[in-house]
Amino acid sequence: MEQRLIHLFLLSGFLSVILCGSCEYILITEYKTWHEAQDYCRQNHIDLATVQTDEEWSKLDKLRDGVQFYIWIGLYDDVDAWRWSYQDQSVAFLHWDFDQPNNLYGNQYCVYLWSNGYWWDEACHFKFPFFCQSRGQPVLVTDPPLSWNNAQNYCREKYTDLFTIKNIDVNRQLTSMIKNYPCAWIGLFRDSWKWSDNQTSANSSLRWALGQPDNLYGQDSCAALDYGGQIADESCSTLHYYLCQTTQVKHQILRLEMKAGDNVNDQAITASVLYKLQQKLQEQGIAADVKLSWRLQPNGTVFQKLLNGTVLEKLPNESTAMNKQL
Ligand SMILES: [Ca+2]
Ligand SMILES: [Ca+2]
Repeated sequence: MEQRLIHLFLLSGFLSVILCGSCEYILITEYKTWHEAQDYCRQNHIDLATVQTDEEWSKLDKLRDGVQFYIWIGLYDDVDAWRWSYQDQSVAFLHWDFDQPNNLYGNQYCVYLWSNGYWWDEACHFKFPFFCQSRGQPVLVTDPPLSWNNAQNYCREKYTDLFTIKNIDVNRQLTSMIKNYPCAWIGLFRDSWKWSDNQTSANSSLRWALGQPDNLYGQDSCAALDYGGQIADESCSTLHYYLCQTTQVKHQILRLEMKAGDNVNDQAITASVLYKLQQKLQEQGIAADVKLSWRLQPNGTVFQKLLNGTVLEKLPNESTAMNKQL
């Protein structure tokens, strides 16, 4: 039997395992403005709290239970997010009246053209005449007057969309068409409440406190939880406690023993072992939630020798068990 004598060592190394769980929240009991709180959360955690599901609201409710203060969350009113209804186009030309847009009472997300030729933001539920767009030309619909959303549906069904005003000449043309009416909706609207992580628009199921949002002081474009856990719009410069979004992380150190040659501390080999371990986890479908890394020994290596050993390596086609001496 052909045999070859090789040296193997019993080696010990430490593996750092980080398990990332679901999103959690942390209540910070110090007073900050909304933007200061956002900076803190982004530097030390993930962001201010984004809350969407019932489960997430329950987590938040437990955290704020018994806290008799307003608490910032990651919700804010994007005051400059004006868009045109047609093809969701961005805005290049604006023609606001004096002191507009002012988001009076905190619910003015739609825009009408006043008969003086200037624009006003207004609550979308008011019923006004409106301008549809038909092959680029304005069509004034006066009967029946509709809310902005119903006017949008009407224009999209019968024509192209609500009308987009791109320049002052077109604005003059539309103004001349409404001289017998006080005003008419145009296609401009605002994509208002959003979450701080910039990935999620706030949906209509937000649990606003009664009468909120009201933009009471004219600059209420940040959201806080009130004493009852309902949402209120507040001036962003007010000082409140705040809730950060964080991630539940479990960190474990595992000791790994293996038999290998004395070159196992070679960087390419330790990287290869780590890769194989991650592959194994991937096969079991959990790799996305686990981060592995080696923890270096005091001497800067990954593995330390526990015992020296010598093994008779079996060459191919031998069926006998490997002899080893440790
Ligand atoms: Ca207004
Ligand atoms: Ca308010």
